[in-house]
Amino acid sequence: MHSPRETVATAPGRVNLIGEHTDYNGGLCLPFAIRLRTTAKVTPRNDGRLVAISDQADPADTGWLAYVAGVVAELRRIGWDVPGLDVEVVSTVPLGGGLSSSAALECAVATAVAGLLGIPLDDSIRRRLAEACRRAETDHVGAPTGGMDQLAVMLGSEGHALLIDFADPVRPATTPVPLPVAEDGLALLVTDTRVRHALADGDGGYAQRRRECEAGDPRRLRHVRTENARVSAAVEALGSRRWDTLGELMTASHVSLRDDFEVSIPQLDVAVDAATGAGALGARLTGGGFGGCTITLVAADRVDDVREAVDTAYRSRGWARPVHHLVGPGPGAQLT
Ligand code: GAF
Repeated sequence: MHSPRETVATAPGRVNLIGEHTDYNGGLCLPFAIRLRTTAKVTPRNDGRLVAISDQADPADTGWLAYVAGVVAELRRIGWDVPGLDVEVVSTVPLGGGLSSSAALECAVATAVAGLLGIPLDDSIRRRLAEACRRAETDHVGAPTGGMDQLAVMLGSEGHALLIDFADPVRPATTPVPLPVAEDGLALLVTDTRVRHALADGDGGYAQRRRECEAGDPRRLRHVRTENARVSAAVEALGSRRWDTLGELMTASHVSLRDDFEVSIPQLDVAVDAATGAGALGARLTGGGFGGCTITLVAADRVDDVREAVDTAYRSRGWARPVHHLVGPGPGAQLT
């Protein structure tokens, strides 16, 4: 039985096709929302308290609660009259696996609260929610992320990637870009290395890379410059469905992230090399790096070859078997 004021929203995870570590450097990226989603049900409480439960959470690890509390605090900060809430979270986005389970959680809660308050989810509200969610992550969780993930999750649309230009970081420009992979007999395969990363670790590599970019480290900034050029070239390649070119750009992005930005790890490199060795058009790490996932562009009829090649390469090194997901561009956050 539904209580009259309970509101349910879902928000997707995301994969970044190309354009990594560019968002906090005023650059370009091209993520898309995927079909794995997080659902949040919010019901108002009379006592002002925030009570949250999740189907995925380890009871000993309460870290995820900061994302929920951070979103509510940020929405109150921008003047929304958010009451106490019961929040129930159910998710199919793997936690800490490089598919932005955190943005999916934040945006599902934010969208459900907007629905509860009767605020229409137009483009400008979606951007405000994305920014509130980014601030929740930066100021409440302590993960200094750049904003790509939340925009991809709030503004993603079926069949499209989202070109984001952070030249104006206060009002990033966004353009949907058709991504007709399945139509052209291709597939996008995400391979989860199962090596977990933690962006909120203050001494971790992500925050360190941000500091190096701010300090003007030439090699880090060379990655940013060449990556921006690759994103522009990727958008052009997509416009004329030159998939081979897109694949080459993806692999070049990985090489730059590995050698210039130094955010790869052997498990990511081996997944990329095995995938391209098995005939994929291109592959790269996706997300912040130091663990997480790769994204591979491959002909649909060669997906099994790629999966097998990666699994074999892992097995021969004694590594845990990776997890593969076929992904495609789906809709952004929405009320159900
Ligand atoms: C993580 C961050 F959350 C993003 O903002 C972005 O910087 C990405 O790493 C690297 O491109 O996903």
